[in-house]
Amino acid sequence: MATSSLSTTRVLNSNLAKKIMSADEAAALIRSGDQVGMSGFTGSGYPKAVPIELARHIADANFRGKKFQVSVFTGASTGPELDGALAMAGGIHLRLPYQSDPETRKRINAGEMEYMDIHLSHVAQFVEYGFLGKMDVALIEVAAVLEDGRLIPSSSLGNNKTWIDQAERVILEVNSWQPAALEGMHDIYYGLQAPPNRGPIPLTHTGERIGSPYLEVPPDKVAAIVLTDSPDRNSAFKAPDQASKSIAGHILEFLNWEVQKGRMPKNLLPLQSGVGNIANAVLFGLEEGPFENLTSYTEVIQDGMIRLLKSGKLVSASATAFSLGPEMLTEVNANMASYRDRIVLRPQEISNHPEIIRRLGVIAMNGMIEADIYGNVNSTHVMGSRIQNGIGGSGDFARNGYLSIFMAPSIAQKGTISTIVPMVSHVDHTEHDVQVVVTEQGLADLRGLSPRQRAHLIIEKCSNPDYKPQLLDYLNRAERLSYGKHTPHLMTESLGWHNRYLRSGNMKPREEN
Ligand code: 0RQ
Repeated sequence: MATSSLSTTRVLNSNLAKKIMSADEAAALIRSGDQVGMSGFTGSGYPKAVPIELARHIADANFRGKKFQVSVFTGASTGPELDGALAMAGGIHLRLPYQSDPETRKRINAGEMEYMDIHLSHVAQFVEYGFLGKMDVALIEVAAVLEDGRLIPSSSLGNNKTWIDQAERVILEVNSWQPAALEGMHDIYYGLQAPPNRGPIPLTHTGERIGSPYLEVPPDKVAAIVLTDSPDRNSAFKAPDQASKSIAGHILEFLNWEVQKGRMPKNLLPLQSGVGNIANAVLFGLEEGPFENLTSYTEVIQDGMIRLLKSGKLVSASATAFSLGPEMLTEVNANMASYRDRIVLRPQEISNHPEIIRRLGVIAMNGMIEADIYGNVNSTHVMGSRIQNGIGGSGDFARNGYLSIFMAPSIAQKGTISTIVPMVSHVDHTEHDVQVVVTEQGLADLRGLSPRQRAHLIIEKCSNPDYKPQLLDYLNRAERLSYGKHTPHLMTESLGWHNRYLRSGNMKPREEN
């Protein structure tokens, strides 16, 4: 361990130390049209100095009437110094695979920025297979550069291994704000080959280590090193409200039932908990629940996970990033070494890998925007057209988990919209990938049910009393009038596009006319 010398300098390799330069100089190495793979997963481990300077170069170019845009690939969402600054400058041509920045969201929804919303487990392999073109630059935050040139990763891993491997040139931000005690927490698997040579990934339990704690970079690829001392930024989680607490309560009761039925061991199966306040509230609920010796195989370590680790309820957690509110972050950073044997951070191609999620039997719990009465789920689009964040890892976990649970309050936007609808306005998770839908009203266990049975159960258990009569009325009429009776729908009512299609005369409903 090189930890002691890291207190004086974070770049221990003397040859690489010669490449230290200012953020402004490093940003000048990025050209218009470049595809840039950046580190960052939630507000953790993203580069904090070069993107701001890049945004300034872009704004200068625009001022001189020259178009300057880059494509930005990351692990997932990042912080204001990256997404916020570059979006504000109009500097992003294409963004992928996930964002949650207000300015970026605004530009995407105004049609000013291209956005590709893809499963997080797909990103690295899509780049490696050449589906997304060539990577020009990798811009990666690390905690330190060791004497032999290997890198101690930062508070997130995301796609950093792939960006470094694939990019033509590498810019490193070495952030001395990141605790040196992160050394040893990561597990970077270098054995994943492309088909037809891909073998099984030898990971059989959540805390297992199968790779190296360090990232490797060929020294001649490193074009610049920038020294920073800047904090990660994640917003604080809201304290769980009554709806979140009720949702958590229904899930705990359900998990208890599964244990009683012998469908799950007493310490459950590895937990995956999605983004947002409700997911965090479920973790808080588990703290008070009866389950011991829990494990977690997920994407991000949130406040609730740390509380479970501290209380001893959770024995090991695997993820690709920390995503902690400010208070919890201060505490974890001060005691990072004490978590090193219980937390493993992996590249997102491993944290979200379908093979492992299926093998471990992960319990996937994710938030949603809306679900329809048949169990299709929309996680990404408000009114079917306005992107909120992106699918993130929810599809990786929902499709491949042992159980896939989706949750939301039964109403949104101050009660003006029901989150249970006849037909979702956008589909991220199909009825085939959703086993349980939960709102504060109740939990619908959809396993073993036909579409019509599911529809009655979801309305009965999950819909808000203000919308229940309308939903029942829709279902009753659909059951009488629908073209087919397997998944009854009144197409003219449910979606405008189908309405137009119907009027074009291409499809004639039988009983509806
Ligand atoms: O609007 O921002 O204007 O207030 O959508 O909704 O209630 O804050 O929900 O924080 O739980 O996030 C699906 C977005 C839920 C999240 C989603 C409006 C609502 C509000 C946000 P405002 P809330 P949450 C990876 C897991 C996809 C990615 C994923 C998400 C805003 O869970 O991004 O699952 N998921 N990753 O008012 C109109 C509706 C609405 C609506 C909500 N039906 N109609 N507006 N809103 N429902 C796996 C990991 O391991 C991390």
